[in-house]
Amino acid sequence: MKFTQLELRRIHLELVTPFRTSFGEQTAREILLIGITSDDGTVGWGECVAMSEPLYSPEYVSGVETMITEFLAPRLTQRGDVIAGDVADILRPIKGHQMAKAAIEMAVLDAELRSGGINLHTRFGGTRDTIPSGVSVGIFSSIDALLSAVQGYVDDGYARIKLKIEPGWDLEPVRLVRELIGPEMGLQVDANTAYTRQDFDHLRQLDMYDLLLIEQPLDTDDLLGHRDLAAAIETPVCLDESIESLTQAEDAVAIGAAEIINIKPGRVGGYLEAVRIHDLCRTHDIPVWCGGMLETGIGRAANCALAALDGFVLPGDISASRRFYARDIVREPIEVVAGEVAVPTAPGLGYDLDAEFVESITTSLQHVSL
Ligand code: OSB
Ligand code: MG
Repeated sequence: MKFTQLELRRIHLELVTPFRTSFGEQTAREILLIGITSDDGTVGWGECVAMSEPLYSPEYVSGVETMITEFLAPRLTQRGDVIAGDVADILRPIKGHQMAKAAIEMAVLDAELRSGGINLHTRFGGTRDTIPSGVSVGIFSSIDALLSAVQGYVDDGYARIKLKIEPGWDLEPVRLVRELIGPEMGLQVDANTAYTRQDFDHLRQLDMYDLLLIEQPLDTDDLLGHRDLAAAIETPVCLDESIESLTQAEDAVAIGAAEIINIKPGRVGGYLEAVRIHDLCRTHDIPVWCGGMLETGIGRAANCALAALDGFVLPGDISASRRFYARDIVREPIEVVAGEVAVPTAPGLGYDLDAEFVESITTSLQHVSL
């Protein structure tokens, strides 16, 4: 396709409840949406998962804007005709910046699918029409507040609970949540790099709670530490932050540092790389699941299509839109029914943008000619 214009639109959404992780607390989400327009008038949207500050990974919203306007958009212009499958190669000379690149590829993919009348779920070839829904639960200031939040999510029907942990908020919350939800329900923890190689004996104490996995306990670049931890504890070690490409996934699996992988399309440079990592993990019998970055209905819809692939054997962090937002920017928010989310089937990524609402929460807007 030939594209004529790129739109960079920043929106601001309040969270229904503060979300605290080991790297910080958020009360609102600032999101960069990327619109791309083709010469026949088709518009595709990508949602960039970068946060306002570089606390989860090096990218951040303002940096992504600069990256796209100064370096990525000109590469698209130079190329002329573009298909989604070429975007990663076109942008490869620019080092890093996976989230910025992923947002562009996502917009191109949406436009391409819409113009062909095809849905992402169909393109990916997933065999499931619904996917199990897990919920990520933040760190609270009291155990009582945590337990009542978890009870609320259990009542909402979620299929599994993920608890954010950090030193000082781990064994006791996990013990009490396991007691609350019973032995059958899936439970896992996510440390967002909060522990060190000195903490293995401490983390081994989590083994008694029958967790599905422990996600990213050590630093992003500490692959050998994760390998050693995986050998030292029974709870399966899952990587999130550490995996930014197919190559890194291959390396982590080869050395035994990743017993499970959380696949986030934004973190690995796009949905197409995400599928390649899924395929790799299938051949190595490594379970994968789809992570989340507090996406709006755009990213949530696309994540559903990805999570419908056969290798996604664990419930993802694909919760209902209302888990984070009172009102989503799409006309059909993602909903959880009996622990499952229906994979959207509309052409493109599968969402229907509520343009008026988007306009009302836009905080900055920039257009770049391609
Ligand atoms: O580590 O998975 C993570 C949110 C923001 C940044 C990193 C993470 C998370 C979550 C929430 O855990 C996932 C979601 O429900 O969107
Ligand atoms: Mg994580």
